[in-house]
Amino acid sequence: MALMSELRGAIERDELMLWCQPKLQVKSGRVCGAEALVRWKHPRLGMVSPGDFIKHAENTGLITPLTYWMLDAALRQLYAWHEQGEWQPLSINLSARDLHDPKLLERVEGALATWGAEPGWIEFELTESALMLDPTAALETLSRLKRLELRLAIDDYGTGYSSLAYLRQLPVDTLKIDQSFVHGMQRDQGCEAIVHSTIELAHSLGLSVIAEGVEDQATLTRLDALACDMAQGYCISRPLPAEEFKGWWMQKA
Ligand code: G
Ligand code: G
Ligand code: MN
Ligand code: NA
Repeated sequence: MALMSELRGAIERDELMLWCQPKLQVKSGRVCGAEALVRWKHPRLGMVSPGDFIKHAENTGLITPLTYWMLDAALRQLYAWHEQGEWQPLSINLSARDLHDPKLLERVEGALATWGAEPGWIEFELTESALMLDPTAALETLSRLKRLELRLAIDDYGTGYSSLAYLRQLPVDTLKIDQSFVHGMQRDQGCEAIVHSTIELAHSLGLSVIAEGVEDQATLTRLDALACDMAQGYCISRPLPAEEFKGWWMQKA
């Protein structure tokens, strides 16, 4: 696809943008951060979604500079918010390939130092299936990231077949329940049972839990009853440009 040959240049020309999808604490309704999502502001095509280029970036290795771009963009934004007096933590997605990047740790450490990052500014999300491609290497990389005192979350949880024995060893803070189960909760008892048991599992392991893809108030109310800690989804907010996210959380407070 021709678009894909332009992606490398897009990173160099600074056509990527940082968008943020807010996360709420379910019980209090307070904002507790956002997921950092890349958007490509294409000069002819307008806003291109990561769904249309992340796979390609992973397959070609362009994900590595893209991850570095995101790390820098998120920390630059946090630095600016911090200067302005208020900030919210941002969660950055890492791909399976990033787990094998020998420079990742050095890059992360360097970026944290460059921007004078405070503890809690950054979290990393890794999908359960990315971890399971090479569980041993994943455990090693996560342990090294954890030594930098970063928060870690398992994304798309429930779709990647990790065992409890493996999960227990991982130095993660949060399980993020896959949206497929959250969408199904209202009409499918099986989905609700999976969400419920994942919340109990997370809590019994001392982890917090976030539901993603929350699209209606009824689901949010049910998640509250099930003691789900955090939620993210269209009924809270769609992803927003980073500047709009600040306006959104200030107005909410
Ligand atoms: O923003 P959108 O809803 O279109 O996201 C589509 C997918 O792209 C999601 O699965 C999301 O995790 C992924 N994604 C968004 N930004 C990044 C990024 O910076 N790095 C990686 N690896 N994935 C991302
Ligand atoms: O990293 P991850 O794959 O979880 O990225 C989240 C993806 O889900 C993004 O593409 C985001 O735009 C999308 N998304 C976020 N909230 C909702 C929602 O409530 N419903 C649906 N269908 N998609 C959502
Ligand atoms: Mn994610
Ligand atoms: Na996800």
